[in-house]
Order: sequence, then C-alpha cells, then structure tokens
Amino acid sequence: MELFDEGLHSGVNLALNVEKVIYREKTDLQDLMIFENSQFGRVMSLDGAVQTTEKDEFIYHEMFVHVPVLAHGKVSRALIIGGGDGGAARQLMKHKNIAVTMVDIDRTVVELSKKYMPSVSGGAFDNPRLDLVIADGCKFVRETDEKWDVIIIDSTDPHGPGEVLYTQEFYTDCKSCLLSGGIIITQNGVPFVQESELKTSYDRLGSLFKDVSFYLAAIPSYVGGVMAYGWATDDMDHRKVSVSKLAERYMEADIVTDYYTPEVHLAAFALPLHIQKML
Ligand code: AG3
Repeated sequence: MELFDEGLHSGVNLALNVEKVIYREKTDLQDLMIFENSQFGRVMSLDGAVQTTEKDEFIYHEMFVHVPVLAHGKVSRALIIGGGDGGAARQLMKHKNIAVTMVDIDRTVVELSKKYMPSVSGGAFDNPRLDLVIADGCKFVRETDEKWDVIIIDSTDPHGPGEVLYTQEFYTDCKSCLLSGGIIITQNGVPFVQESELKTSYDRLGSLFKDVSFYLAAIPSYVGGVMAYGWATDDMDHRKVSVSKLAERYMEADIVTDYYTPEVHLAAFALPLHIQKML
C-alpha cells in the first residue's frame, strides 16, 4: 500500500496509509492530494503537509472559531484568510448573526473540498451569509476599506506560499481591518517542533497588540503534540471572560459542538512551562 510521508519537520515523518487516492493535482499554486485513510477518513494535503482530515477537523476548526467569537461576545462580521476547505466557515455559520468574508488564494481547494470532503464545509459555501473571494489574502487586507470583529488566519505553515501570512506587514494590515475590540487568531503550528515560529509570531504580534498570547489544542493528524493558535487583540477583557459568561453566550448562541466547551476554552490558554519559556 502507498504511504503518505509527511516530512514537514526535520527528523520526524508522519506516515499515513493511503487506502485510496481520491484526487491528486499539482496546480500552479500548490501540490494537492486527497486520499482515504482508515483512521482519519479523507485527508487533504497541500505541498506534502496534512491540512484537513474528515475525522479530526472539528477540533481544529471549533477551537479556531468559537474561542474568539464567544470571548468577544458581539461578533457580527468575521474574516477568514485561507481556510479554503470551508471548515472555519462552517463553524462560523453556526452563529446565526455573523456575516463572513472568506479570502482564499486557490479556488481549486474550495472546489475539491466541496466535492470530495463535503462534511468539512457542510454547506457553508451555499450560505448567503458567506462571501467567498478568490484572491491573495495579503493584497486583500492591504487594499480593503472594510473592517471585521474577528480575523481568522487559517493558513498553511510558514513555508512556501503561506509564508507571507506570518509577516509583520501582513499582521499590520490585518490590524487596520479590525473593528474596535477585534481579535486576530492565527494558525501557529506545533510548538514542540516549530519553536521558532511561535517566538517569531509572538514578537511580531506583540509589537502591534496589547494582549498577545496562545491557546492550545491537540490535533491528532498534526504531528508533534499540541498545536498553538495565536491570539492578538487590544481589548484586555476578552481573555478574562469568566466561564459562566462563556456558558451563557454558548447557550444563547445555541450551537452544537463536539470539542469546544466553555471550560475547554479557558483551559486552552494555560500554557505548560516549556511553552512559556519559548516566548
Ligand atoms: N491549516 C493548517 C495547516 C497546518 C499543517 N500543519 C501540519 N500538518 N502539522 C489547514 C487548513 C485547515 N482549514
């Protein structure tokens, strides 16, 4: 049987059985593959790195979305940069009063996810509250006059095409697209194997925002342990929200989740010492 061999981090390889290749294409922008694996269901990889799997995407996307949305409490506009598989969009759509703009550079990812992994976007692309823009996210945030309450940067890792989404310039442009009290969340990799990325983001975001931190979740298909989401806002109160306030908002939002709970939300911000020492 073919093995998918992810050599994303030096010295470690994630090997996944390829039960069946569903789709494989090298587009102008990236090398994309969708295959079937007995543990993870369908798996989408870009440039040899696992992006999304049917079985564990809920963890990644619920924590990406419900943490900032419920911490903020009054989100009416959200922007996703990347996220072409539609997973973050699906979670945002659960909040009935949120309008979403999603900017992805590669239409192919959107189309293939819809076709071969439909549960990931779960109809989000057909929802009139979603405005899908196929464009370069960097250029988009530099040029738009619009503003959002939450910006979710659902990018690939900082190698190749995704690298620009980790620069000081990009974060500065994102900040100018935030409404007052707004929050930016980033995909910040797995600290154990991507320590320097964590530190770099911390410094870059730290020079722009009053409150910069990370929160954690273990995504089984991302090798190396827990992954970190970057958190950046000028509103110091969002991170101090109480568990009872979160529980109230969660009930009011009337959403169904499989990973997120208000308790998990707050606990995710507790950083183990070795991660604190990386900053
Ligand atoms: N964004 C995160 C990709 C991280 C890949 N890293 C890894 N395999 N360790 C994926 C997009 C999901 N919506």
